[in-house]
Amino acid sequence: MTDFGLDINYIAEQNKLAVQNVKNDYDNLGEKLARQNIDIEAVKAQIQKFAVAIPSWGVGTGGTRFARFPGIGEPRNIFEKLDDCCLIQQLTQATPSVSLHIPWDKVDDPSELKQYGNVRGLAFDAMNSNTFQDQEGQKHSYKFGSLSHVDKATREQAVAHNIDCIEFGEKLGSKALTVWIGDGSNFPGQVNFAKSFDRYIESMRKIYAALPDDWKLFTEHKIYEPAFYSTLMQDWGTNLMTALELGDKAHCLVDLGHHAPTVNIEMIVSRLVQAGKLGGFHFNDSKYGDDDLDSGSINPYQLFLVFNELVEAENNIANFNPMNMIDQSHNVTDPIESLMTSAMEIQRAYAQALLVNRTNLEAAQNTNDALRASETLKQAYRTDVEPILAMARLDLGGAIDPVSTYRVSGYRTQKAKERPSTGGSSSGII
Ligand SMILES: [Mn+2]
Repeated sequence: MTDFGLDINYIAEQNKLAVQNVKNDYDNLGEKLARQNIDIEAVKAQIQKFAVAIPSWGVGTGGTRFARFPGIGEPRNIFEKLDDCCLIQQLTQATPSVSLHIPWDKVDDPSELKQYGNVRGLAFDAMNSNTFQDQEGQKHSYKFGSLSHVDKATREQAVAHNIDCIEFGEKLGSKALTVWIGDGSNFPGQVNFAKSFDRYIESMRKIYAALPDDWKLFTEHKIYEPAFYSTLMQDWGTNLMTALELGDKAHCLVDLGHHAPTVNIEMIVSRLVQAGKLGGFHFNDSKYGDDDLDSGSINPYQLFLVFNELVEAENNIANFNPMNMIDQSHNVTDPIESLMTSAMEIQRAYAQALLVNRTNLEAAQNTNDALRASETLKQAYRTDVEPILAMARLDLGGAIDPVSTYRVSGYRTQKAKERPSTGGSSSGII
């Protein structure tokens, strides 16, 4: 083990055991895809370009409203979180950036943090503000809302916090701010829908005005929770209204868990792309609500269908480049293992979507051949793209099997010694 991450010779040593099998599988798949006029090398190159950010809070064990059961060797501060993110990137070669949450990750010297991340091969993705809980010493409470609060001084405090996040992010090289608020109501009549939305937009305009020229502003909708009757930013319609109202730098963020269970998320993605307002994703999976389960663990076909829309957009729109992040809560797994597996599941959905024969799909659509259209998607989805993902990692110096390589390394046991529990936790979920 080095000062950070794993020794590259150790990763190479672990890869040796499987490298011939991966090469054989890759060649076989390459032949099969060539029969469909697909160049496996081109698919691999696309996968190697694809990146998904790790949320700093994701490397700690999550929790529910009921309890949190901490794991061993959990990171206790942002520096230790970056160490874990570095390891994830080393092994998967798919996660070159980290998304910070303020104030959980606030430090006195941002240049030290930037340096610490950059040395570990990590850049800083979108900044996340937090006005859904009160911070120590804060003058006005967010119990009844933040950016839409009836009290002007509370709104101003929330605006100032978001501007602080931008200023902190600028020093780290971040290029975006994500705003998610818990504002809403628990009782019918508690808030005036229209007036609270007006107040929110007024606050957001002030935040927008503080954005540097090359920054983007993402707003994230969520159907419910913590408010259980109405949520201000409850759906993609409100999100789109906000982005259109604010201006060119404002875009909508889609968190896969923030919709009702039957909602067609891939169609929302298409609509936002068409409006030129898709900003990016918070990837996770869900069975019931905002479960924040691992990406692809419940409904991998939905994830594929989302990527099918993204590949369609990539083919038709110049510089289409949404920002991707994982947003999960790992309650019963080692967060490092969950994050690595999730990053690979997201890549898998992308690789499968790249295999869709779009000429056949369009022909089926234009002749109302529903079955052939569906089968065209299914054919791509059924393809085992693992050899492409493994080879993509291998080429870049990552691990053929990140989870096994991590387990054998003893990283977690080592961290358990170096990081005795402090009893507290700053992990959370949004
Ligand atoms: Mn989210």
